[in-house]
Amino acid sequence: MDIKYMNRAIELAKLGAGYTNPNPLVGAVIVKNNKIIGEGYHKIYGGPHAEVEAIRNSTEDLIGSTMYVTLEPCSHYGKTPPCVNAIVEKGISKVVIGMKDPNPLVAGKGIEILEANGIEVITGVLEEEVKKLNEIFIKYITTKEPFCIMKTAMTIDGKIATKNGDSKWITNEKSREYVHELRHRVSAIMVGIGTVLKDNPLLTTRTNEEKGKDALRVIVDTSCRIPLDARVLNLKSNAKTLIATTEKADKEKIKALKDKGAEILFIPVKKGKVDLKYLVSKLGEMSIDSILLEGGSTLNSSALNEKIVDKVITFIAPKIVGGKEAKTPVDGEGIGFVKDAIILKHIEVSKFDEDVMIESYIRRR
Ligand code: AOF
Ligand code: ZN
Repeated sequence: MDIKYMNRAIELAKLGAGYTNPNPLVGAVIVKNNKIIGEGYHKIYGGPHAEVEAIRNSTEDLIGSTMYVTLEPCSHYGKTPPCVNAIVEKGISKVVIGMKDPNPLVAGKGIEILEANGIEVITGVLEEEVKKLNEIFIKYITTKEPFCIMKTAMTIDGKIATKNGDSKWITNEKSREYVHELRHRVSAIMVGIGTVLKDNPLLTTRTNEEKGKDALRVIVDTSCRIPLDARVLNLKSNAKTLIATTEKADKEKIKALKDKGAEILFIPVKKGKVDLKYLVSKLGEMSIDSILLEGGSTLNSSALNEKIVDKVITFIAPKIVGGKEAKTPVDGEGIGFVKDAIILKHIEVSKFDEDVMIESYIRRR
């Protein structure tokens, strides 16, 4: 039963995806006499917490009921009063929690207060699932640095384009639709200038459903080579664009970009390029909790070397293009020995028709 209701709370939490950043995805279900009498989720950043939503939506009085909530209820005064107060006041007698809140402001205090008020608390139900649900929040709230997902799409022979640079399309429609879900989920999308010059992408979110929030488009462009007619600079859409550049950039060009509505961020130079580590901490300061890194292979290589990548999502399409000049997901200098390879863990494989998607996480030594 605990698992059934926690799964429902997770399902509800997911409805907030893309709208709550940098806050967590949280869902709550209230059960009395084996019947759900209230449900709620955190809908939007700054809005009511899931617990309060569930309490408000309840159809019966809550005395003696059990609340299932994906995250430990909060104990602090933030944008809203502490959820534990509402739980105690309403006479809820048991709270089943997915995971402890990693937010240092809460971190166990919510559980303590509930128990001190005679409420039975069970923690760790479907913990692995709720931790995955909030992988972005966990990293961001504990480090203030964004959770970075490197996404690549390649053929079975490991190429991201043909020898001519043609890459439309390697993966199928369903895979590409899922990438738009990922774009909706994160706060920023990052690409290197090479990708803008070659593919001229729009980098907005286009999903089949109504929803679809545009993330901040971050272009890493050391010398500010971006053409003024690049599609990412067409700011008619709601998506904002930020150019991460360095003092190498031409002043006139900077002015022209600002006039077009782009935001400019000057970043120190490291090994002749934008210092990526510095850039991501700046983005963290701007409340960017997550980044989808969408290539190309030079930026991927730098991002891995700078250790800013947390998760790797790889699409593999059942196609072979060949060619020693055809690009692969990661270039750069590479390593000399397999023993020095970056190791990935917690591998999960899924399929979109005939395409395979592998989700994995970087193992930190
Ligand atoms: C949420 N939604 O449903 C729950 C949260 O910025 P505030 O004041 O809304 O507080 C955010 C913190 O509250 C968040 O970091 C987490 O620790 C806790 N729980 N937050 O945004 C929710 N239950
Ligand atoms: Zn709360």
